[in-house]
Amino acid sequence: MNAAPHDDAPTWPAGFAERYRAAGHWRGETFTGVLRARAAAHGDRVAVVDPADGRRAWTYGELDRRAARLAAGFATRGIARGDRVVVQLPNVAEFIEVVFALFRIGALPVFALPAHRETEIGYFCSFTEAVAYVIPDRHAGFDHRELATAVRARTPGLKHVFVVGDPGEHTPLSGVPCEDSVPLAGPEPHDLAFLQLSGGTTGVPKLIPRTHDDYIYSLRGSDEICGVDEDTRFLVVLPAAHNFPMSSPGWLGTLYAGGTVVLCPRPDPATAFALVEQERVTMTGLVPPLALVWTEAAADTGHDLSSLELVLVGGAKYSEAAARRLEPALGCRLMQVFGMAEGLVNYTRLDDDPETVVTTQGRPISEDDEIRIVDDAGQDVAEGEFGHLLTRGPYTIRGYWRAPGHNRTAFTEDGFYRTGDIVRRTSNGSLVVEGRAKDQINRGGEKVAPEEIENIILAHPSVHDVSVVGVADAFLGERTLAYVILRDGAEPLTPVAVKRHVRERGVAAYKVPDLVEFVDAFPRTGIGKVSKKGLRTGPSAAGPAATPADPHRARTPRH
Ligand code: AMP
Ligand code: DBH
Repeated sequence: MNAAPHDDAPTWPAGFAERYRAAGHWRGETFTGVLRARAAAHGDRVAVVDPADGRRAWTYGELDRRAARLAAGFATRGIARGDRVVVQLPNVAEFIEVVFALFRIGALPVFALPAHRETEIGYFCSFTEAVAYVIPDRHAGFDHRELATAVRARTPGLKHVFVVGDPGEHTPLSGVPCEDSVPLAGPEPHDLAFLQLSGGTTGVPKLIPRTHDDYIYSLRGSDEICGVDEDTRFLVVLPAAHNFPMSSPGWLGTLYAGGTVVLCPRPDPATAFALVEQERVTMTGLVPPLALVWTEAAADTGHDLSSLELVLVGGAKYSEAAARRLEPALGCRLMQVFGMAEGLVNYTRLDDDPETVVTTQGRPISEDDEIRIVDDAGQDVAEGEFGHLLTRGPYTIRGYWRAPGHNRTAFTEDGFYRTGDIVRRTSNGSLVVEGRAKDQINRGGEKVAPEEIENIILAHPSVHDVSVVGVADAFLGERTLAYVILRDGAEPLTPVAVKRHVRERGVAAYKVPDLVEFVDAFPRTGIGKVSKKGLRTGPSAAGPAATPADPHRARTPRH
């Protein structure tokens, strides 16, 4: 067994933990207990529908039995409490089965996205010292078994690769379950449940340690705000591993309430609208670019969308103009959500006036979510002014996993998380996201850390220096532009060659720069650092991104 989970990240000081328990936020539940209780209360109700391969519908009883048998099989293979398991599955029923099996053991799923490739997966496996990696055979034209083979070759600690589908040289997941004869100790409510990924602002993604107590509280709060109950039929359109479709209120919130989760294999309207009709879907969550596509496609769809009651939109700024069009087009209610895998989630409310719903990003789940809006010096701004959003509360982490150096700057001394978002509060208490101070590009909800891509481009022998920035894009909100300075006398490069170089390093496709421009020098600030603000406003005609970010990030050019 590995070190006690709480040695790996700061947790809430005792006084706060006591307060959150006394307030009834942390109720001492675990995911295993929740699923078992739902199975006991209504074992015959459908928990999960996977429309692929002839439609599978698992009841709560079946999901609980499957998770128990799979947990027993994992345990037999030596997977133990506290172990990390990288889970990279698309929206298939096995995703939910695997996660509940790991919860039962107290092993921690590490939620990789289907788009991640060798660089990211290799890092997750080595950094978390993962003992297992769970994959589909192929997904979206990509063979994950080959990726697993490559990662395994350089990660000796990775003992198992489990495959949903044709296993190739690895272990078929379908062969793992067995009778659960050995009782598992399982996790405590205050133990870590999993490691979620941060969009990141640094060269490598940070891991977010969430406990059963804190995450279940955010689910209960989300369910209440969104009106999720046993009649809810939630369509998981975004990748199920992402925090938004997982918990806001998402598939875990739906299971917590005893509703039905419908897994959508692809987010396009043709696929999703057919499922809305067939499965009488009542609720879903979308990122802004997808909400735009759905809004437009709804005008001439032949599918009956009348079961839809609520669509949540978040992950990136949703334009007011687009927000105004959603309700009439889809014939359902809109709720904006501004959240983060680190914790804090804000929702507009079902009883908000329509203007608040289209012009704000809502307010926190909990009365115990503490919000500060501060200036650059850390002083609270006047009410209504904009500033940096800091937050602390019953489901916001106090530190990333195994990142003590980063934690010293990402959190204040008294435990507030520096979100990196620039917000203001309206007179009725709602937050409006005005921009971002962190060095991150938000590509329609997909977060890109420029430093991560800069490091890859810098490794190219012809490149002297590079700066990756976000530029405004009508559809995505922002897209990525890499400014490249070539080495004197180096072979000339084309934009295509730079993109190919990034792709060949094995990173998620959404991180490959959308645009590449070759320049002789970057604009500099007065103190000689690269000015990202300067880069955003020129020399390209692309125009500034919708963020006031100017992080003045110092980086010494490589010679
Ligand atoms: P992550 O920390 O990777 O989970 O990403 C969370 C970040 O996404 C937030 O800190 C915001 O920058 C951004 N974000 C999420 N929802 C919204 C929204 N509704 N409007 C604007 N930005 C958002
Ligand atoms: O962007 C996010 O990370 C996000 C957006 C909406 C999130 O984590 C959430 C809701 O829970």
